[in-house]
Amino acid sequence: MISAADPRPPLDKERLRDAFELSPDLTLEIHDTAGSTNELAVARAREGAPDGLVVVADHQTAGRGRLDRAWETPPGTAVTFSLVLRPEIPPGRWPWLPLLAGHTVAKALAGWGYAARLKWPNDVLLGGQKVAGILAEAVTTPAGPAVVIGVGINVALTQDELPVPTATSLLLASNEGDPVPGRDDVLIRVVAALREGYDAWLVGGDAAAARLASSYAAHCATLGQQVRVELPGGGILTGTAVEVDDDGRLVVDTGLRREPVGVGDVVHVRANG
Ligand code: BT5
Repeated sequence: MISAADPRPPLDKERLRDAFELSPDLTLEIHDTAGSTNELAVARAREGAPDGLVVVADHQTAGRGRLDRAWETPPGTAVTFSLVLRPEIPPGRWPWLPLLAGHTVAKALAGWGYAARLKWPNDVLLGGQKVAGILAEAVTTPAGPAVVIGVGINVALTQDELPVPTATSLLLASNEGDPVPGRDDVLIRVVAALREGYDAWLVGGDAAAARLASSYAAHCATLGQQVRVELPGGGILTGTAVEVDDDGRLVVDTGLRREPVGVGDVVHVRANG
């Protein structure tokens, strides 16, 4: 928990190493400072890193978002890590991986009592504001296809430190005086949840896929919203978000037709957390 006496300690490497030692399916690589943990993890995957490598930065100086955007967090306030996975699944299931990651982060935060919701595809929201972002990157490597799941969680940022007005942090979303989980706790719990959630999804076949889809839909703040989708090609689609389909795409009802969107930036026209 965050302590008032020392609100921004460095990550406790000893504690993290001990915690990860109990998970033989996870390998920890921890840096005091790194540019982007995704960039490092992609490089490690290309060098042959095993499934389960977790690259952590105590402070990340050049964090990446989707579509070449930046992810910014002040030192001592955030969790930033990337997990290398080597999924042995049919290509048709891959598009659900980024959604699974967002769902799992939301579930882990719910474990501390936070009412986390998802903005399609995988922003994690508290009270309609973004507390965590995920960047999933597919990588071709000599050892076969890999995916890097990069997760950034705002833990202790104050209002003045938010990089954008749409952001929040666990601290800001907590009631005054309530305990706020510290960065070590968040890292340990979220990585464990990702490993477990991913493994269950991997071996659970169609039944697990269906359970994920229905839980994702139940916690997705985008569904039912009026949305404006900025498409990668420059087009704009407006309508009501009605469904997430079997391929993880957001289906938008434009009034004329139902259009599935696989990639794109969604703006909730009427904000709803
Ligand atoms: C994301 O992109 O949300 C993915 C962010 C992934 C970050 C993690 S940190 C560990 C790993 N290593 C990396 O280099 N990246 C991953 P996107 O949906 O494109 O959102 C980016 C946008 O969110 C920015 O353009 C800002 O508007 C906003 N933003 C930037 N920093 C933020 C923050 N700390 N909290 C909330 N919003 C932020």
